[in-house]
Amino acid sequence: MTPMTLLTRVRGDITRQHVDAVVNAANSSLLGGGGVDGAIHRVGGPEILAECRALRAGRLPGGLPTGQAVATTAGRLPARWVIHTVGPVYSRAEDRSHLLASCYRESLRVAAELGAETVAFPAVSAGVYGWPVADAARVAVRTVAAAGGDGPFAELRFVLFDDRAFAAFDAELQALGPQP
Ligand code: AR6
Repeated sequence: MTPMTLLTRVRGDITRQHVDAVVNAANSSLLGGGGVDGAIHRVGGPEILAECRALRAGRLPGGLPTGQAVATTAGRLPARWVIHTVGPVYSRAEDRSHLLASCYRESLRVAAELGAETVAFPAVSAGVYGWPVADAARVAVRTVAAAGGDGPFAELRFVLFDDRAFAAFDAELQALGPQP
């Protein structure tokens, strides 16, 4: 983390964030779904899906693997780019937290390549994919705090949809100590 990078959290809707890049909790098909993914395509409009289809027809014929990230236009969202990432489905039998951490690291890598200075993240995998939110918050905050220093970032913002998720991310961010 560079001394100037702010790590922040808000309770709200990711489609309303005025940032350079918004991260989407997508699935491997890149062709839409529910939750954050549904909201981003609904509010952002058909341009996003058109670029996703072009990626599938081009360099991602098999879809986007879990833990990877790829950018498209943000369409009508108040952002410049959507960075689609695919979280792992939660498993009690197998520790997949390295894949969840990879989502955040790869999203930050793509954001840095684009020159995005402000990035908004949802709680990847903490909805349909079933990840317990306290653990999802721990992986997310620790990974972003550790990897955020490699980019041009002014603000890295977690956007949490409900009180429980907000409380979990808030606790993890407080545990990091004072922010600049
Ligand atoms: N803004 C911010 N957070 C939201 C919003 C929103 N508009 N809507 C939901 N959340 P999920 P996943 C929260 O299910 O678990 C899709 O169908 C939600 O409360 O969106 O990674 C994809 O296509 C939860 O805390 O993502 C995949 O198939 C968090 O965002 C699958 O779901 C993530 O929930 C991905 O599942």
